[in-house]
Amino acid sequence: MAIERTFSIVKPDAVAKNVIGKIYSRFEEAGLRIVASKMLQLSREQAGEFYAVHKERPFYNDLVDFMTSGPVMVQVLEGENAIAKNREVMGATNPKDAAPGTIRADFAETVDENAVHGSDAPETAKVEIDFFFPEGVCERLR
Ligand code: RTP
Ligand code: MG
Repeated sequence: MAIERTFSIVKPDAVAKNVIGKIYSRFEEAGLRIVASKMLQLSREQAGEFYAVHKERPFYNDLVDFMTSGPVMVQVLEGENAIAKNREVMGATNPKDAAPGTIRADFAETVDENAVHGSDAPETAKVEIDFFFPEGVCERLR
């Protein structure tokens, strides 16, 4: 299995709860390396474009409100099978369905405010990394 990169967000609820470090530890414990990272405040344009795939869904406006409600951490994670591994570590979209020990089970309360985002496929990972890190991401460090 080749080394892969995926895009991740620590959402405003988790930043407000002061658990960025705890969530980063979950990534590291799963063998994912943080190879780029920054804190930023999403504009409505950025959040709307990022979640454009959900534009017709009933929760879209609430999702944009939530994602712009405070700062987020955005990061690129690298590792074997990183996209699937990150989704595994995150847990199910609804924290009530998330397996014990996953980030959403441990740090999220509701499906609307669910602590983290992770890319769901190689194509979306590439688009999302380029969207948030247009300046580029370092080559492998080792
Ligand atoms: P994400 O894109 O944030 O990583 O989450 P996901 O793949 O697990 O879930 P997705 O279906 O892509 O939904 C994106 C985000 O929209 C919010 N959502 N709310 N109220 C609802 O029924 C509902 N469903 C989805 C969540 O914040 C979800 O993470
Ligand atoms: Mg998604």
